[in-house]
Amino acid sequence: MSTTTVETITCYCALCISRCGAIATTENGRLTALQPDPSHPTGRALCAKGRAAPELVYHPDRLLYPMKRTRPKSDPNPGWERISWDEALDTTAAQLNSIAARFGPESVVFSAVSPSTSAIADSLPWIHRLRHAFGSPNFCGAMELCGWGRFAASYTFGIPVGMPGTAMPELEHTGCMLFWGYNPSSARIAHSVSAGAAQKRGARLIVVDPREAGMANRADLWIRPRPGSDGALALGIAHVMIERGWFDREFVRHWTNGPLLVRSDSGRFLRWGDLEESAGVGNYVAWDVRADSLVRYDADSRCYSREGVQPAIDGEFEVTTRDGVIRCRTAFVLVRQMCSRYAPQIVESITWVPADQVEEAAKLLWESRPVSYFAWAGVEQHTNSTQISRALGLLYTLTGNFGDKGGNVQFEAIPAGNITGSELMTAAQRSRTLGLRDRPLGPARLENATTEEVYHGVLDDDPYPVRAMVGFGANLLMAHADTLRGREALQALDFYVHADLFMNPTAAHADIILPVSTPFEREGLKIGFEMSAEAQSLIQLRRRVVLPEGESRSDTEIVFDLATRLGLGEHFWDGDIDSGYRAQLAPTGVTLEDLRENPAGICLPLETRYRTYEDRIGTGYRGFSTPTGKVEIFSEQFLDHGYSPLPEYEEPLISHVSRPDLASAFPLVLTCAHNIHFCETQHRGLPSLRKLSRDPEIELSPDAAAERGIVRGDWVTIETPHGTIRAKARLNESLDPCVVVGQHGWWQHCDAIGAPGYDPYSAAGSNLNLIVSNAEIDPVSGSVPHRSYVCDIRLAHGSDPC
Ligand SMILES: Nc1nc2c(c(=O)[nH]1)N[C@H]1C(S)=C(S)[C@@H](COP(=O)(O)OP(=O)(O)OC[C@H]3O[C@@H](n4cnc5c(=O)[nH]c(N)nc54)[C@H](O)[C@@H]3O)O[C@H]1N2
Ligand SMILES: Nc1nc2c(c(=O)[nH]1)N[C@H]1C(S)=C(S)[C@@H](COP(=O)(O)OP(=O)(O)OC[C@H]3O[C@@H](n4cnc5c(=O)[nH]c(N)nc54)[C@H](O)[C@@H]3O)O[C@H]1N2
Ligand code: SF4
Ligand SMILES: [Mo]
Repeated sequence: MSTTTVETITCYCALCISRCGAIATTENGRLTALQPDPSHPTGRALCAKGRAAPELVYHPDRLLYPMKRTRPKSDPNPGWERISWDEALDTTAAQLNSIAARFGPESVVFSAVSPSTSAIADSLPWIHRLRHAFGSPNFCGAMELCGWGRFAASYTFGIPVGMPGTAMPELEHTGCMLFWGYNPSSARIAHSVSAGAAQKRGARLIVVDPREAGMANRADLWIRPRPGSDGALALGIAHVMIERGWFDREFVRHWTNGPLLVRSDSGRFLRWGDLEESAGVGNYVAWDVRADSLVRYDADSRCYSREGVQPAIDGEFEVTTRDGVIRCRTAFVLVRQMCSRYAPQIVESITWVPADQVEEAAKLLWESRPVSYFAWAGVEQHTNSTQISRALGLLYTLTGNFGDKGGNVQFEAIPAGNITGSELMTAAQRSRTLGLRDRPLGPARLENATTEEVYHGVLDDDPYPVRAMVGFGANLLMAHADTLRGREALQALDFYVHADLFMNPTAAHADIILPVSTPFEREGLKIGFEMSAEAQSLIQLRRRVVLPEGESRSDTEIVFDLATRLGLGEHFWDGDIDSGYRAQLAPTGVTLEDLRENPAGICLPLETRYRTYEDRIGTGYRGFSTPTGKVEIFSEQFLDHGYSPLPEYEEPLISHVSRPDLASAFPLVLTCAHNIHFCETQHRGLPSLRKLSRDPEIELSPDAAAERGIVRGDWVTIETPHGTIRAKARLNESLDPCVVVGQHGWWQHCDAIGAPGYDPYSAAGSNLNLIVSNAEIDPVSGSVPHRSYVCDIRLAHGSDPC
């Protein structure tokens, strides 16, 4: 009689940003279950995706061997042929080196799946190290759709990866959570658990979402804006706060650039040098109420030129400059005047949010401080995402809670070695990032190229030829707009290598395919779990739970091996991953052996420091890492690049207001949301998940459906100015009758339950991004209007598409 060996292994689920602490069960070396690990700071619950881990690991469609294409890219049959790892990696290295020699290393774009929807975080720093060592400034990773909305707020607060990514809501002490276009119940289970606990403790919750999604039905206030009008709503709430005096006047006075004087002639800050010949450029001017005179402000030290200054935040002054008498106003006056254009009634007409809710939101925010906020995909995929992000930054500034206990705080981090290798690439090479020329303040600043910039480089050789791509996951054709143009670009590449768990429509255009192991088949080092001080204090080396299926390898192994074959081994410890981990761990004081012995991780308790901007540094203050050293509610940097210095509301570029010519043919506003059962374009092949969400759906209000003769479950056609697709109608009473919510990512079949796949390229399929175009984008970031487009819906003819 055979015996079964059962083992339980402490780990965490790495499948999405939540990184939930978990316990894996194996039977005779096979993964059979994943359960929550409540002793882990993120382990109170697992979602259905995490529980489906065994289905992922043993899925029959997993890529198990390296393969090469034997037929042309235009051929529907790629003729995949199994090859050895040596052949796959040697061919890849030879191709990449030869293309770099001919066109420069910038002609090779590196792409990767987002760490929020995958376990690529295990390897992402190493992928960047490889890219840097190779010399490519081009990383294509959906930053313009996911991440930018938070990064843009770094122009306001001067923190590294923006707000609220770096400065997280401190949920255990917060008085009010503001979730704006963010649904943690679906997107980040561990965060929703903490938010629920905060609510039980008495914290208030405001949700801003066109749908009553996730925690919205438990919120103190659920606000339902027209998709993409969020900027106007934020400014409207800010207006009420300013008018009623419901804002932290002293924070604005001392820690924002609101008191600095702005010249009415140039719209730029008045400089002390405008008054006196010998003053440096970092010197700004404010009005000191106490001394009734102008006072010099030095941005480097964040100090005024004398002690005891009380800068005016409101006021208009006639200033005698070297150019004559110039009228100047404080930056705060300009902000106040801008906000005054968004009185609640006006906001109602723009956003469809009742005026009294604008007032209510302002009151609730003011009365239940400390406020913390999180904004995500709901405000990231618009042509005005940058300005929405800055408007939210302004609104949050008014609460004065940045860095406060219970506000958004920068949790301390365990000091670790930076292994991304940014020092391996020159500044001159960095300046060649695609997109930097056209959008210098956008993702290109962070070496991120948008898909459209990549496609343009491939198809038009502009600003230079893009000839190759190295893909670590990333389903560009399904995740980004203009699928057909994307396909044309991928077909035109000289060389494309793609590493993935599964074949996907993007990978299908590769020359070489590399099979990747699931996170359960490989180790992963995580230093800090972001969400809270407790979570940040944990270092965990996730154990390999089961042996890899087939010949699949981790992305990290692929990076180290490829680096060596590219001749870059000296930057990769000659291919020894453990040595790489040791370098990363060195500053932590924890060794690799310690971590291997303690699979639950090692806690190095960190204490949260509040209001660190008040720290003294020399004779000055830490302040904020912005050009003025203060929170920037007015950005001269934006002005200098031809953008508005204020977070003005911009109407979405494709809407009934900006494009009235489209209104009668496309009367509905089209937005979308992620599916709770799948990550992005993945997981439709897992039977337990697909059963929960069998068909691509479009949510519409019962009124909109009735008007069109549609009932629940009907197949409908979604038509935009860019094309049509099909989806199944789901009625949602919480929606405005003019708003519909689609889902992207449908292509995969699930044979186990007989659920079909969908053609990514045609009207018979259900690829939402096929019907959105890259033509109208955010001028700062290149963000695409996946979440504010126009469409119409009608009953589809014929039976189920497949
Ligand atoms: N289950 C699951 N979890 C995931 C993912 C997944 O695909 N599935 N993806 C991961 C990734 S990559 C990301 S980026 C995160 C995203 O996490 P979230 O940002 O929470 O993702 P969504 O649920 O798509 O969007 C949040 C809400 O925005 C709303 N929304 C749509 N348009 C607008 C708008 O114009 N304004 C406002 N205010 N709200 C709007 C939607 O109705 C939705 O409820 O989730 C991560 N986690
Ligand atoms: N219309 C619309 N479009 C959207 C969105 C939306 O809400 N609406 N969301 C946007 C957002 S927020 C994002 S982040 C992007 C996401 O787009 P992508 O970053 O492309 O993410 P996914 O579609 O989740 O996964 C892409 C591929 O990565 C593979 N993969 C998963 N894990 C790993 C791993 O560990 N290693 C490797 N090598 N591969 C792996 C998967 O198998 C899959 O084939 O899409 C964006 N596109
Ligand atoms: S939310 Fe689900 S998929 Fe994401 S880490 Fe947790 S269990 Fe895994
Ligand atoms: Mo994302």
